[in-house]
Amino acid sequence: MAHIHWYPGHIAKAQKQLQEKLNLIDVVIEVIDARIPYSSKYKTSNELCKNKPRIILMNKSDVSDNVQNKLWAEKISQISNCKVIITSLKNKNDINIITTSVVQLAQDILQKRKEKGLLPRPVRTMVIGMPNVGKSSTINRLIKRAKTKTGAKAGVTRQQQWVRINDKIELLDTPGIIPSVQDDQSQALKLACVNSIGENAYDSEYVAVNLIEILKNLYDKELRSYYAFNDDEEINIESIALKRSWIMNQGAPDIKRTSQIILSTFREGKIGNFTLDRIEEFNELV
Ligand SMILES: Nc1nc2c(ncn2[C@@H]2O[C@H](COP(=O)(O)OP(=O)(O)OP(=O)(O)O)[C@@H](O)[C@H]2O)c(=O)[nH]1
Ligand SMILES: [Mg+2]
Repeated sequence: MAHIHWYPGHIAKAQKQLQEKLNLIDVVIEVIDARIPYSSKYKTSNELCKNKPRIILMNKSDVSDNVQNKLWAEKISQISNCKVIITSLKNKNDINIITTSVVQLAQDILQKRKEKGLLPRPVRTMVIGMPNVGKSSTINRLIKRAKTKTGAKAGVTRQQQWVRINDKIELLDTPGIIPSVQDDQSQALKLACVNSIGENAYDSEYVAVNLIEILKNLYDKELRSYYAFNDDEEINIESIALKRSWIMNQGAPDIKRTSQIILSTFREGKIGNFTLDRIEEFNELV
């Protein structure tokens, strides 16, 4: 049974609209969430971007696992054949690295324009990626003003215009949001864990139960330490609720509230800096 219901339809239309915008672009900036580098990566972006130069930003690296960041950056660079930059809102220097890379990657295109006798013009770029990965925050940082709305919920961005970032780069100020065809429940679950799926589409208890299981597998020590559990104590939603005294009137654990708190605590990186995807877990990385 499917537990997470993805928004149906729209996908072909969204892809077509994105393709039209991409036709105007020299260099694509694709953003993924470093906590789920594979699950937040659009599987057809290679195809969508065709042979366009592309930079992939592994964003939110301040709340993901440092060791995994490096492994995934290398892997994604191999499978997508493009430059990967590990980024975070907290890292001021990212913007220089991104803009320098965009200009570098556009050199061939600019050279070809020159050879054809066309007038020089700035490099055109746009940001694409799944909901909530940090597209608007990246755009804001690039244009250095809080012009594009950022929000904690999935899907807050609308309409578009070009913004001159410096004398060499023009940026489309609206990102390309890529809805994903949701045929993989494990990927959907991880997207829900990091809040990349609208909250109506899933049951927070289901997501929290599964998140705890993933964390027990990958980060048991950190999880026990955060919730103050001994090695021999069983960790689950119920035991966390009881430990924290998140209980209802009759003394029963408040599962719903506990699930919601666990999810927001995880999303803020308070339990620890975690990456939920592992390279070995995917047989076929595309
Ligand atoms: N910890 C952390 N949070 C980030 C980072 N980048 C963005 N965020 C937060 O993630 C949330 C979503 O960021 P947005 O920039 O709105 O993401 P988006 O991709 O434009 O989202 P949609 O428009 O909904 O598709 C906001 O609460 C941001 O503050 C980052 O590097 N680290
Ligand atoms: Mg946005």
